[in-house]
Amino acid sequence: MNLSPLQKARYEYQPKLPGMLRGGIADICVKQGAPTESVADQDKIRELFPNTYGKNEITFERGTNTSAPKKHVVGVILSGGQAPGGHNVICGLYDAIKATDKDNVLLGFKGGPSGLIDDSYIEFDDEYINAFRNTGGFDIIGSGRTKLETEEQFKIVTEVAKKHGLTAIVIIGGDDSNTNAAVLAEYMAAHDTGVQVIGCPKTIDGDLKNEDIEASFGFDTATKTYSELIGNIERDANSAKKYWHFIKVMGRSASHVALECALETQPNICLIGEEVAAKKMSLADIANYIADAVEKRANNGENFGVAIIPEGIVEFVPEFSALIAEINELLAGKKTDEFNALPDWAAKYDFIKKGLSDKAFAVFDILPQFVQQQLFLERDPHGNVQVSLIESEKLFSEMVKNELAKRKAAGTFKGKFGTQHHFFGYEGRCAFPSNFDADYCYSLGYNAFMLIQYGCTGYLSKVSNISRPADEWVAGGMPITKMMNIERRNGEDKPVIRKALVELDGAPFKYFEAHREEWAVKTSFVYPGAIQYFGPAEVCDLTTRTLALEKGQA
Ligand code: FBP
Repeated sequence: MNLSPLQKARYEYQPKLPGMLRGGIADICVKQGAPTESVADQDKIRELFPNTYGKNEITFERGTNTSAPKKHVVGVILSGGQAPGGHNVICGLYDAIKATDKDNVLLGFKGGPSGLIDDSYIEFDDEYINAFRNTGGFDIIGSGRTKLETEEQFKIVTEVAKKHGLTAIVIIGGDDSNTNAAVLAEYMAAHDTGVQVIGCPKTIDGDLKNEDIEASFGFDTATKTYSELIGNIERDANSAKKYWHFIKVMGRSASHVALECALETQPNICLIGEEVAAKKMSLADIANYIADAVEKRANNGENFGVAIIPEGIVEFVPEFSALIAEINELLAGKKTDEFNALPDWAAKYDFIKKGLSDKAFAVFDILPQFVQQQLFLERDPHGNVQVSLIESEKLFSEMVKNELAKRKAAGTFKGKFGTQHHFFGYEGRCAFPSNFDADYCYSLGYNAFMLIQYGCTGYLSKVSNISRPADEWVAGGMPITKMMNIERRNGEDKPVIRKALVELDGAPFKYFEAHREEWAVKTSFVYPGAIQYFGPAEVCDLTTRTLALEKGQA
């Protein structure tokens, strides 16, 4: 393998564990906390998880290890989108397993959850693991989006587990994957398989967090990477003084990534989907809001700026989500084939006009043609519009351009409006993990094995107090059922981990809200620069602004 100098140097980095896990495995004892209840719908969740509901919160402390000695064969999977630090979760898990007993085994099932179904795996050894320490990516075993949720899949997993003598399975994933981890844990317990299931909280989107999980891993590195790029663009904008840059950032529905990048870089505009929904803003409201900032800056002679657009924004615009719902109906079943067979866009446009309500068509009709067409691209497996394929950064810049043209005609806008567009997502998901993510992930993996050793199942590996230096971090575990409630999914009531959206009364949004008017008009850009791996802790070990504000430390 060809190695960059940074990769070689990162191999030497020793991730920091929470103080209480530093003394060696023989010196980690368990402290049982209080029994838990789910965040809502307690009766229903208890009924669905009779074997794993209500277990105690766990923390670890320095003290004699009292776990029963046992040979462990652990299987691990990576599930869903890449997030920086995934390799270190596996490295931490491996090191804890081998430090306990060198005959213990860690198997990595390949390509995500489907690896467990297809029994596609590798057995890790030192040489293999060492090539992935402190690196980004999920290529150590690959990832995938197959969902482990049906009884039939669980039966196959049980057979695979039996074949290898698995004592535990570790699932590294987001809210859906960890919901499925809880269901698998319950199945394994109900069928007396002796296989424990532990989850680890992953996603760059930052939407797997709650009163127990302070942050999902990968959010820190991904947002720092996007913020570096946004800062570079801000500096370019401030140098050339001729473009407004519209930057879409990943993050699926929730706007945590956009908000964190805005806190880091202080752009002129950052849309927050949750606020758009709360204020029931229309597309025109949003375009006007941006156009006002463009006009005010132009009045100050500044015909440039930066606007951050969260990936999921359009779903939060009520009139747009109503339009999408009608389009989904319009193309249900065989009607997609009928639509696709139409000879040209004019015929398709006519079909759409006849099929939509007047209200929905009025919204459709104000969209630029490229967005109208994107709404009719290939559907997702459930037959829905793929909202992430809509180039919302171009949609809003086009709408702002039209609005400014009107203002120009009315004589109120006298500036210029040149645009550039960007989409940052994949650029950050496999970056070398920041020191924070390298430490946090290694700790999550190491800690996952401590939970296994102490016989826990249906738990999420929990490392808290993470806005403080690592020696003050607190390691333990929380029953996944504690984070669950019942939600309607695909027409059915399902027990799921509640997804965390941006809280409009939370400290990160409040800080942004208090400053954004000034940032909109006055150039207040901040240039964070690249993630630093070597150097003073105040430069290299910074957590996110979101976490610092949530913890009252900013
Ligand atoms: P997870 O929810 O699985 O962590 O994935 C997050 C994410 O990166 C989103 O931000 C993005 O919308 C999506 O994955 C993209 O998915 P894909 O990699 O399948 O294109």
